[in-house]
Amino acid sequence: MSESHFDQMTILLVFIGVLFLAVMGTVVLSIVKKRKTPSITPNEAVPVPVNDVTVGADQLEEARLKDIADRKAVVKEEETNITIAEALAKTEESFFGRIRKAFSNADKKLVLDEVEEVLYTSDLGPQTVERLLDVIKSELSSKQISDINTVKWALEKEMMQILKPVQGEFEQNTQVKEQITKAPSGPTVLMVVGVNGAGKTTSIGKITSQLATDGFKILVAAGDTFRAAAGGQLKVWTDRASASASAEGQVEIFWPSNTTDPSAVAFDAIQKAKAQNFDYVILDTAGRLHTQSHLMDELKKVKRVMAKVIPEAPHETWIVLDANSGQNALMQAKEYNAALGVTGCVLTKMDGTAKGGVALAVVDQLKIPIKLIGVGEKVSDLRLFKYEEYVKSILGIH
Ligand SMILES: Nc1nc2c(ncn2[C@@H]2O[C@H](COP(=O)(O)OP(=O)(O)OP(=O)(O)O)[C@@H](O)[C@H]2O)c(=O)[nH]1
Ligand SMILES: [Mg+2]
Repeated sequence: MSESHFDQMTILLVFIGVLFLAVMGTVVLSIVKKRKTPSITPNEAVPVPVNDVTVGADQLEEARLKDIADRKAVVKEEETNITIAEALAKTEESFFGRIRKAFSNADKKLVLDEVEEVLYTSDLGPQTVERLLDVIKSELSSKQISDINTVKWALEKEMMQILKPVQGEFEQNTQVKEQITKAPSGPTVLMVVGVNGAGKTTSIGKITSQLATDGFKILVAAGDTFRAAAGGQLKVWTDRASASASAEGQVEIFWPSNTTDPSAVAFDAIQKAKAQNFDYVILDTAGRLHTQSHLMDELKKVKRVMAKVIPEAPHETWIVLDANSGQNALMQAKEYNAALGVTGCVLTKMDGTAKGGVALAVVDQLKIPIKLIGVGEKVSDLRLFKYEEYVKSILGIH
C-alpha cells in the first residue's frame, strides 16, 4: 500500500469513528433526557428499571419517591373537603327545615300533628318514627311540645340513644383502617355487596386509596364477572388508589380473564394474598337486587368458598347503599343481612340527597353500623360516619 493510500484510509477511519461517536452521543443524550422528564399521568404506572445496572439503588429509590410525590400532587389537586354537615345540608332542609316551618306556620295545638307528618314522610321508617314520637309525647308536656327547642332537644337525645349502642365504638376513629376489623393474622378480607349502581366499585376505590396512603398492601379482586366493563372500571379505580399510595403502600388488581365464576375469583385472590403477604383483599361483586334469590345464592356461595382458604373470611361483609333509595335501602340492607350477615354499611351519594335519614333507620332497625359515607364521586370523597355530627347536622345544630 502506498503512503498516500495509507493517509486516505486513516482519514476515512477517523471520520467513521467521529460519526459513530456523534450518533452514539445523541442516542445516549436522548435516553438520559427521557429518564429525567418522565411523563406521569395519575393513572399510569411508571416502570422502574430494576435490572438497569447503570442506575444506582439510591437513584432508583429517589426516582420512585419522586414518582409517588408527583402522583400525590395530582391526587391532592382533585381533593375537596366537603364535611358531613355540608353533605347533609339537603337532608337537614327536608327534615328539620320542615319541622321548623311547622312551628312557624301552624296553630300551636296542631304542631304535634305537623311534626308527626314530617317524621313519617322522612326516610326514618315507621318503627323509628314511632320511637321518636313516643319520647316527644311521653317526656314533654303540651306546653313544651309547642316549643321548637324542647322538641329538638328530645329528638336529639333519642336519636343519639338509637345510634350510640351501634356506632359508639367507632366514634373516636379517624381513619378508614380503624373501621375494618383486622384479621388476627394473614390478610383481612372485605367483601363488598349491594344492588346495581349503589356505588360499590367507587367506594372500593376510595377505601383502597386510603389504605394505600397508610402504607398497606392491598389486593382488589374483580368479582364482578357479570358486567363486561366492570373489571376495566375497577382497574381505573385501583390505578387512582395506587396514585395515592405511600412509599410502602401497594395496590394490585386481581382480574383473571378466564373465569366467569365469582367464587373462583374470590378463592384464587385470597390464596394469592395469603401466599404473597397482602394486608387486605377487597372483593368487588356484581350488583344484584336483594329479591333475585338465585343471585343472592351465588353470593352465599362466594362467601362459603372464601372460608375454605381462611376460615374466618370474609372478616367483613359490607353493604353499599345509595342514600337516594330511602326506605328501599332499608329493605336491601335487611335482605342482604339475612342472606350474608352484613357487618357494616357504606352509605353513598349523601352529597346529593335529602334522604340521609335512612342512616338512622338502618342502625335502629338492623343494628348494622354505618362505617363510611360517600360524599362525592372523587377518590377523596369518603368520610367516616360520626353519629354525633350526623344528628346535629340533620337537626340543624351547628
Ligand atoms: N355523587 C356521588 N356519586 C357517587 C358516589 N358513590 C358513587 N357514585 C356514583 O354512582 C355511580 C355508580 O357507582 P359504581 O361504583 O359504579 O356502582 P356499583 O355499585 O359498583 O355498580 P354496579 O357494579 O353496576 O352494580 C357512579 O357514577 C359513581 O360516580 C357518592 O358518594 N356521591
Ligand atoms: Mg361495580
